[in-house]
Formats: sequence, C-alpha cells, structure tokens
Amino acid sequence: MRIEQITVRKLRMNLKGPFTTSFGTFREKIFLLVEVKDELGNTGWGESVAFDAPWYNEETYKTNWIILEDFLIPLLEGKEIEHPSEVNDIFEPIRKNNMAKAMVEGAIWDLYAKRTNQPLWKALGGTREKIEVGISIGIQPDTETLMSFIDTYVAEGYKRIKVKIKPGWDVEVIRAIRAKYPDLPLMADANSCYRLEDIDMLKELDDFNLMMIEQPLASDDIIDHAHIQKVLKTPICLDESIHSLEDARKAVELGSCKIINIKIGRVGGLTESIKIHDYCKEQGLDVWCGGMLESGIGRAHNVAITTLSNFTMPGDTASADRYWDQDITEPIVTVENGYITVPIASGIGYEPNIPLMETFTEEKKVYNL
Ligand code: OSB
Ligand code: MG
Repeated sequence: MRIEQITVRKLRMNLKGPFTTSFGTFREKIFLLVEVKDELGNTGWGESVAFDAPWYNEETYKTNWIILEDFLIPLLEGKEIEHPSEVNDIFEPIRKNNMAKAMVEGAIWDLYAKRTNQPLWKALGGTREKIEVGISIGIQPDTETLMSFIDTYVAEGYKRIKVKIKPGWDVEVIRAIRAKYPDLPLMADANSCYRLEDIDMLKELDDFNLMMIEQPLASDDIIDHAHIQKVLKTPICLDESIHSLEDARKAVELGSCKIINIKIGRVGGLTESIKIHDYCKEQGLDVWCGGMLESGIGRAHNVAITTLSNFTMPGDTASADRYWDQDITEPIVTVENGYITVPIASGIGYEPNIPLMETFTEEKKVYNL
C-alpha cells in the first residue's frame, strides 16, 4: 500500500471536570488527529497524545505538526508499505518525537486492518475479547471530594483505582482511602515529583499494600528508581522513563521497576508497544496500558493493544463519559462493570463521527503525498 493523503486536524475539547496531576491541571484537551488515505481510498485514524504544553514530555501538538510536515510526510512519500510494522523503520532517521510518529503509525495500522478486513486488535496479535479497566483520579481540593469520586467509581465497577499524588497530597490521602477501603486494588501515580531524598515518605507508602507506585522519581531516571525498588516491597511502575524497547530492557536489567505502563504515544507507536509487551512477557513483568485523556480515537487504539496477552493489569482507558459530554466516535468507548467489550468491526472499531468532530476542529490541513 501507499499513503497518498494525510489530513491533520487540531481539535479542542472541554473536559467534564478539571484533571490535576503533580505537574499541572487540564481543563481542556488540545490535540491533533490524523486521517491517512491509501491508493485504494481506504482510510485510517490516529491521535497524538502530546499536550499543548511540554509538561509530561518535551512534545506539544505544535511540535508534532512541524515534525509531521517537515519530516514524517517526506519520509512516507513514494514508499510502498507491505505491513505497518515497517513504519517504525521508515521513521527511524528521526530521533524521538515519539508521539508525532505514533499518531501516523497508529493511523496506518488502522488503515491496514480495514484494508485486510480485520479488527485492529486481531491484526496486532491480541487474544482477549474483553479487557479490564481501572480509572485514574486527579488531585482534589480535599480528601472528602476524592473519597466521593472513589465511592462513585467503585460503585461503577472499575477494577482498580489510581490516585495522583504530590508532596502534601500523599501518605495521609492513601491512609484515608485504606481506612475506608482496606482491600481495594489501589495504586498511586506521582508523575515524577519526588527525588531520592524523599525515600522516607516512599517507605511510608510501602505499608498500604498498593498494587504499585507509578513513576515516583524524575521523568528521565532509571538509576535512582533502581535504588528505591531495592528497599521497597511495593512494585515500582515506570511510565515517563520508558520510550522504547531498549529503555525497557535497561530498566529491567537494572531492577528499576517490576511493572511497565505502556503508552502507545510515549513509545512511538503500536509496533514498539508490541515489542515492549513481548519482552516484558519473556522477563515475567506485568504491563498495563496508560491513558493520556485521549478522545475516542486514541482510546480505541488503547483498547486494541490491551487485548495482548501480557496486559495482565487493568488499564486507564475509562469510559468516554468520564472525560467528555460528547466523544467523537461512534459508538463511544464504554466501560461496563469494569470491562470494555472489544469491538468486532474492522480497524479500530470506533469510527469517527465526522460532523461532531468538525465542531471541535480549529484547524485542518490536507497533504497530498
Ligand atoms: O501519568 O498516566 C499519567 C493523564 C495525563 C497525563 C499523564 C497521566 C494521566 C493519567 C490519566 O493518569 C489517564 C487517563 O485517564 O487517560
Ligand atoms: Mg503515569
């Protein structure tokens, strides 16, 4: 197949409520979507998980657009692609910019699955027809507010609760949750806000039987994480620090984590996600799929990758209605009793509702290759 056209859209969607992490608060989501078209007129969709500011990693939706226009599109020009796993190699000359690469690669995977009449998850080698889902809850103004969110999501059946932590919103918050819910599958995500000298606080968290502590230390660190994993019985899960199979291998060899959160955008696409998944399976590490407050297009890709056999822990791909008044796919991603039933339609299985999408679109550009 040849990619003959790429359409980029910049969307702006309001979140239902603010989502606060240790690095900042999201009230809306500004992001890019791409639609790719082949020589037969098949199309595929991808979403970039880069935010509008370089808070989580160094990319933004604007840097994605530049990389796409100046480098990724020229690399695709005139290329005959047999299989989407080749896209990774085509983009190899470009360092990093993983979220920009992943949005195009994901769209080509969707197109390929449609072209070959199969659901994306089957094309990826997935085996599960239902996936387990957890939910990530942002930092709240007070513990009572947090507790009422937890009550709601537990009642809705989510399989585990993740709470964001930061200095001043950590041990006491976890203690309060455990007092009410001693057995709840619970974890904490620090988004890189602690340092090695916070080891005493991390040791206190070790007493609460958490499933894992996600990315406690710096976003580029695997050395200090190895130091703290040695003294903690709670598994460390790495998110921000892992950008590739090579990063995963080094973290595992050093003992920096026992679990990896795979985000398709952070690692540069579905092909690299599969490689990390396969490696972790061989090494006996659990993996799960993280979220980036995506629209239905990005969440559809998350659902597909989570069907691989070593995604043994619930992911963050919560129901669309937890984020948006109206999501842009048909159907919308829906969690029932803590499970998403994986779609059987070909491709991503959640098709864009274009008229609705247009209402959130602020810019659009068509590239003919
Ligand atoms: O670290 O997993 C994270 C949201 C924004 C940026 C980083 C993260 C998150 C989440 C929410 O935890 C995941 C989601 O519900 O999509
Ligand atoms: Mg995280």
